[in-house]
Amino acid sequence: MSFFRGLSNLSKLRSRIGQQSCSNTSARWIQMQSSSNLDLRSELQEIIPEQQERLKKIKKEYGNVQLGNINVDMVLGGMRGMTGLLWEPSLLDPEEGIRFRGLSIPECQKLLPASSPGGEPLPEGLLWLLLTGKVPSKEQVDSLSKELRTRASVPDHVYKTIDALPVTAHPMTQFCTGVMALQVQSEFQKAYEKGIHKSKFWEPAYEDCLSLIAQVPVVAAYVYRRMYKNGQKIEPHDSLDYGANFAHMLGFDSPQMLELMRLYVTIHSDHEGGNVSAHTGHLVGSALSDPYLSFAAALNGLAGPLHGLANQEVLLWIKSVVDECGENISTEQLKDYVWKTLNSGKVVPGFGHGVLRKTDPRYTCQREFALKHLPNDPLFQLVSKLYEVVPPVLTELGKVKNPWPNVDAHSGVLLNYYGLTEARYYTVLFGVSRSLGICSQLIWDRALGLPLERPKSVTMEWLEKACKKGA
Ligand code: NMX
Ligand code: MLT
Repeated sequence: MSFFRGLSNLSKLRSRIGQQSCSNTSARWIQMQSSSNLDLRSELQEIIPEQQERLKKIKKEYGNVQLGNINVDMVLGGMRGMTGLLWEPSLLDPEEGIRFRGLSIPECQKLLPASSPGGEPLPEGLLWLLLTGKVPSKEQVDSLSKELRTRASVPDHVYKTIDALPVTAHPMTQFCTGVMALQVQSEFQKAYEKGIHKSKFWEPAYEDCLSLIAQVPVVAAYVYRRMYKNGQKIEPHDSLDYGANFAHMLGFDSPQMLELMRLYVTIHSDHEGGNVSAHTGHLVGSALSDPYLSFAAALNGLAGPLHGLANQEVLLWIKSVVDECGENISTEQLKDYVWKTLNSGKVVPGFGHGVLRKTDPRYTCQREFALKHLPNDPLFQLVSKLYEVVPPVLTELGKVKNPWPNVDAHSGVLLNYYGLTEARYYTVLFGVSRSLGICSQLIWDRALGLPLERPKSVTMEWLEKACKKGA
């Protein structure tokens, strides 16, 4: 019976993306079959044993296969290009950008269930995909939405802990403090203290991750209302989906803002495993620190200006351009402003990337959203002008490997347009979204029994000796 349902889902999926390139392999089609399980945990329970076997086989049969050479530049250059991590939910191609379990952003927009036909993907659907590798049905997504709502209640001490901080503390500091305060409810920590067998680690990790994903929007919205809306908290809605509920708790209820938030959370959810926040979450989790501790650590990485905080920096920088030169700035003036930024030893926020070598597809899909909903917004037009001006200037600098815009170059102007104007808050939105990807991998880390992460470090003296010997 479920086999036939699988086949019929498969043919529906095929017809839904019938226009797309036929580079899809049969493996991709298999990956996209959904099952009839309405419960995500039961779905995972079914998949885990076969994935454990798969990993065992890779280790046994290919353990000695070389994946590349490590050179001195890599050791001194932030480990760029070193393949060193297993990360299941997504994979980043330098030219194409991110694929979530094999699906590009436009494919996710077509295939994942939306709140209304043709709408933006529901982040719960993406979470299902990240965790299981399967495109969920609308019923599965609705069931997951409901489960997240039932897990969303935040203990009172969390608010009190945040309230102990000055209201002027950076929103990421307040958010991260709230996540640390949530940690006292960790099922993983309790189970470990009681002596749980390692084959069962993934079960309390799953409970923690689902609760964490459910609760971070509530904590994040509390921080926003505390800082910018006189502490007037808005309770979660009892029937809205994840993205819409988050926008609602922040105080935004227009249908377009709800759609933007669904898209925002979806595209910011994951970016393979090597970025600072994902890698940090995975590293800390590898010590069997529970998912709250691991995710809080990840957030501290996201709070850096070369990573997630860049979304704040972009809007502040764009506003400084407008303050100094006005909204109708000429191309020449804009070019001068970019050079002024560079000559004062700063980076142009929102441009460049550690892996991507083309325009970030997360930028492109936000641009499409803007073209559809706010084509005449002056700040959107300025962002479009920057797309013409910045890449040639960065290329002229001669050292920038990727002069194209990344995800952060666009997000701020969309939020600003709908009234979420407080740029210092933007990285918190990124953080809420990132819980989906990091938690998905944390569950798989425990299910696959991945080991403590511990790379080798060396001193300059060691390097000099090794290089002389090599030469
Ligand atoms: N503006 C000015 N200089 C830049 C930029 C930029 N946007 N991007 C790279 N460079 C410089 C970089 O600082 C380095 O200079 P130096 O050798 O003097 O240290 C040189 O170009 C080579 O860097 P790359 O190898 O191209 O980039 P890398 O992989 O080291 O860094 C970023 C990647 C993303 C940190 C870098 O492009 C950057 O600082 N961009 C601006 C900040 C930003 O938008 N971050 C958000 C990234 C996305 N996210 O959300 O995390
Ligand atoms: C991310 O989304 O994590 C950023 O684009 C940074 C990265 O991938 O290195």
